[in-house]
Amino acid sequence: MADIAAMAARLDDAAREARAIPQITGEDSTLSLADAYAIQGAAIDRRLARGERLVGVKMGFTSEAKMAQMGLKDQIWGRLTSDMVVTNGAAIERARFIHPRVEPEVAVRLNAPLTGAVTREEALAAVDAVAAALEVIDSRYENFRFALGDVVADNASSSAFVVGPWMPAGTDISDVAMEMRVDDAPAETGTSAAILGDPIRSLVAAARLAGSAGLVLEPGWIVMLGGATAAAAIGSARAVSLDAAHLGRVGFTIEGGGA
Ligand code: OOG
Ligand code: MG
Repeated sequence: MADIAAMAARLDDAAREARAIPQITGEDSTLSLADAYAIQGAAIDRRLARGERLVGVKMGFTSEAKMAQMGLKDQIWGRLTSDMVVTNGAAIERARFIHPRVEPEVAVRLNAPLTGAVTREEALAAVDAVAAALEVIDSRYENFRFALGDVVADNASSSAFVVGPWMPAGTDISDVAMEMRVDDAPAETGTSAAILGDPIRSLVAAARLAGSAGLVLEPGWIVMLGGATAAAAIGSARAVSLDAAHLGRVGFTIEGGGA
């Protein structure tokens, strides 16, 4: 049986020390998805005990590009905490990360609780603002390699996120052209339509998946709906930006990058 607390501690330490560790499933091939989410929850509880707050959730593997890049097909979710928040345009420290990658995403902010089986209309009614966003993922596993249970336990690789200017609810997010640049060179281009055909479907899935774990998506929370394209490595980059048509621009710089 999986030692939930011990594995959570190992992942939490790896994240804090920016040090890669071997995959959990290499050691425990029987790790169930339920155990993996329990490890994720326990690792996040350690952060909360240190004073971080839950600020939302993230979805993963909601586009074909991401599924193909990582070789996994099941949608997963993770928790976003206050220490992961990066202000648009601000700098992040390279030393915080192991082998960071960045993804162009769409984020929504909620103004009503959402959980369990909800319709598209109910999901839309709970949205109070939408934005283009960037997620920094940084798998705590060596070589960014993992099986499904590993990545779920590792909070779906989430490490930091940056939200662009909030736009009013009702702003169309179904097919937003996205152009991501790393150090001013084009890195990935795509459309938000790649996120499950329409990113709102990812919010419906977030409510269902989080709900099945007993979690309510709370008013004020942010939901990151998933990468629209494959992720780009930013191991030695100094700056990342995303131009997302009418959603505008979001970006960050990397202190200690370019080494
Ligand atoms: C897992 C996280 C996937 C997304 O947007 O699809 C994800 C990973 O690729 O390491 O964040
Ligand atoms: Mg992502």
